[in-house]
Amino acid sequence: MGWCFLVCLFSFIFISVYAQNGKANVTVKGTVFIDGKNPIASTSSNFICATLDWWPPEKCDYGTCSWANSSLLNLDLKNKIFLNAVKAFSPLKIRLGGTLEDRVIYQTEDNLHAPCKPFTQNSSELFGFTEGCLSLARWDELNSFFNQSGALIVFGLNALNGKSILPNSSAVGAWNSSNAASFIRYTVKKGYNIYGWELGNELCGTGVGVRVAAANYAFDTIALNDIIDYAYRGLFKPLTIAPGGFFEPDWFGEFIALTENTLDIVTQHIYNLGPGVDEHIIEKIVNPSYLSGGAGLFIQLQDTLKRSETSTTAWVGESGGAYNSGRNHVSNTFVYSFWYLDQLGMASVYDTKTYCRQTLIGGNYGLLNTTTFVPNPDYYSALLWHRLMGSNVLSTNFTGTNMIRAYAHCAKQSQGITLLLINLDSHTTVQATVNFNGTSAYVHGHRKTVVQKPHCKEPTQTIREEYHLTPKDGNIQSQTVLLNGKPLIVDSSGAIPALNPVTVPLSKPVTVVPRSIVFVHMPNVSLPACMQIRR
Ligand SMILES: *[C@@H]1O[C@H](CO)[C@@H](O)[C@H](O)[C@H]1NC(C)=O
Ligand SMILES: *[C@@H]1O[C@H](CO)[C@@H](O)[C@H](O)[C@H]1NC(C)=O
Ligand SMILES: *[C@@H]1O[C@H](CO)[C@@H](O)[C@H](O)[C@H]1NC(C)=O
Ligand SMILES: *[C@@H]1O[C@H](CO)[C@@H](O)[C@H](O)[C@H]1NC(C)=O
Ligand SMILES: *[C@@H]1O[C@H](CO)[C@@H](O)[C@H](O)[C@H]1NC(C)=O
Ligand SMILES: *[C@@H]1O[C@H](CO)[C@@H](O)[C@H](O)[C@H]1NC(C)=O
Ligand SMILES: *[C@@H]1O[C@H](CO)[C@@H](O)[C@H](O)[C@H]1NC(C)=O
Ligand SMILES: *[C@@H]1O[C@H](CO)[C@@H](O)[C@H](O)[C@H]1NC(C)=O
Ligand SMILES: *[C@@H]1O[C@H](CO)[C@@H](O)[C@H](O)[C@H]1NC(C)=O
Ligand SMILES: CC(=O)N[C@H]1CO[C@H](CO)[C@@H](O)[C@@H]1O
Repeated sequence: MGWCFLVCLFSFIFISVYAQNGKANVTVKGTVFIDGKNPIASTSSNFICATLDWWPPEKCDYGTCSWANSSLLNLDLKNKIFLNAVKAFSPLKIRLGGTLEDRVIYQTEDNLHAPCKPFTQNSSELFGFTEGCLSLARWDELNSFFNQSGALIVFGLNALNGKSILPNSSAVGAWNSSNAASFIRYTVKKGYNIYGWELGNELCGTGVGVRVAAANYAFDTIALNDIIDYAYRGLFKPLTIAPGGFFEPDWFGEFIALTENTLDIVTQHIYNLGPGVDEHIIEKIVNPSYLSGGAGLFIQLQDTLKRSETSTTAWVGESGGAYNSGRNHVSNTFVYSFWYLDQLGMASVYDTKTYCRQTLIGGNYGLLNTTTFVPNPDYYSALLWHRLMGSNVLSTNFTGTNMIRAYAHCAKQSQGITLLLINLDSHTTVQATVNFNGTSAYVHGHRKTVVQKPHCKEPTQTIREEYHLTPKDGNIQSQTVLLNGKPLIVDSSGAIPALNPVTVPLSKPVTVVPRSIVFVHMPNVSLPACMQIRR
């Protein structure tokens, strides 16, 4: 027993239509094909990452100001929900950066009495704000929070320091690294764990506001790597990361070639849903061809890396979907998980090692509500991914309807696998069977060869675990998500709720109701692809 489900895997499709009040609900049968022989890619075991930004409360877009006190300089680090939300990942990668990182000055120990002022708005200044200062006292507080919450920190350093900005927006001259070097030395001296040091934000290619040529950027990145090597001599060395900007093939190709033995991680930013002011973002999110179009950036960066001799790997260093702070009632609601989880799925397929969501908190696209710290639906999507999806990525496709997005990885906490199905359609329920594409699967520890037989008899005792996510009241713009029908809510002590699955016999098809998401953990299915370690 236990392998029966593997044999009743016919991909014939039938459609049944029942009409009610003129609206038809459709049930479609479909098949998930998983190639269990070899993994096609692998992610870091801590793939999920989120960002904290510098934007002050005065940062506004299209007349609304959505950042409140979510800046690194003023965020409430004593908030209980905040601590619990980060701790729940143990560890969560957090990238500290954003537009204003290139305008930050770090306080230094030999200059503790000089004024250390925050950013102030001034439209004639680059990016609309004056330079802002990070005090060492605030850096101490932040590190105390990161230590308590067990976060892995990537810090984005000021790459414009010392450069001159020409009238054509090119920043030229060498990076003056002395302020950053002093900050790194202080960090090492205090024993603060930093996972990676990143150089600059959105200065590559055509740049956002200002650009730096690839050769110049490579020179600065090598300088940063030397500073890190020296500051951490005899210690575990953090990663050297750059350039944190939008992918352009020529610029990235040149930069990667010039930093071959220096750069650990190449970071790209993604905002493929357009500006937050767009009223049609939801239409883009529920359109499968629009979503699939997002694969292009992952493919191109992977190709650029493959063509070079480098051992550098790719991350998404920042991705918020809709730029200029996201869109209220969209990027902080259930529907955004369709885009977000689909991005995580595609990024993994093309060997992206880590994916940093803009933001953990701040703007309209926070995993946490900017003022209450209460998790938005995407927070739970991220947490389920983090707990269920392992490193090895399996080749997966779905036949039956193009409105299902399907991804599978080896499981994180078992020898099994986890399947992610996203149903974009508003009226189609999908009944999905799983086909392992002719590979041998092990169930119950006994080797069973997958053969196709016409009938499946009794359901077996073998189970799988399902996590169904739906929006409250069926409203895809709800800020409350239901897990297996129950709302996920933080309690009065600020505790993150347990994420409990329902168990289902392995032999049954997976039911995916309209406009829903399901993670399916199959602990007892073993595939050859999940017994290999892939780089
Ligand atoms: C169709 O699906 C919607 C959404 O799941 C549900 O609210 C409605 O009751 C269904 N209608 C029928 C006839 O099943
Ligand atoms: C930010 O925090 C300060 C100090 O606690 C408070 O006075 C201010 O109202 C807050 N601003 C916003 C936008 O929440
Ligand atoms: C804003 O910045 C410009 C250019 O740096 C400066 O001349 C001006 O005095 C600043 N305005 C204010 C109000 O500080
Ligand atoms: C927290 O700090 C302590 C003392 O410096 C250190 O031993 C520990 O590894 C740190 N934990 C994390 C998660 O950084
Ligand atoms: C910007 O201007 C400088 C100096 O005139 C020139 O060398 C450089 O090529 C220009 N950069 C771009 C991207 O046009
Ligand atoms: C770099 O900046 C420091 C101040 O942080 C300054 O003292 C030093 O002269 C600068 N170096 C160069 C080469 O401009
Ligand atoms: C934060 O939560 C409050 C209360 O639910 C809600 O009114 C507000 O719109 C939320 N803010 C954001 C930016 O999502
Ligand atoms: C799905 O995958 C199976 C086996 O891996 C393959 O035979 C089939 O052609 C694929 N279908 C699509 C639509 O890519
Ligand atoms: C399994 O999938 C691979 C590609 O994903 C394909 O080359 C192979 O033919 C498939 N095998 C079977 C039995 O469908
Ligand atoms: C029959 C069955 O479901 N066996 C095992 C499947 O995996 C889970 C989790 O690892 C075990 O608890 C079951 O005993």
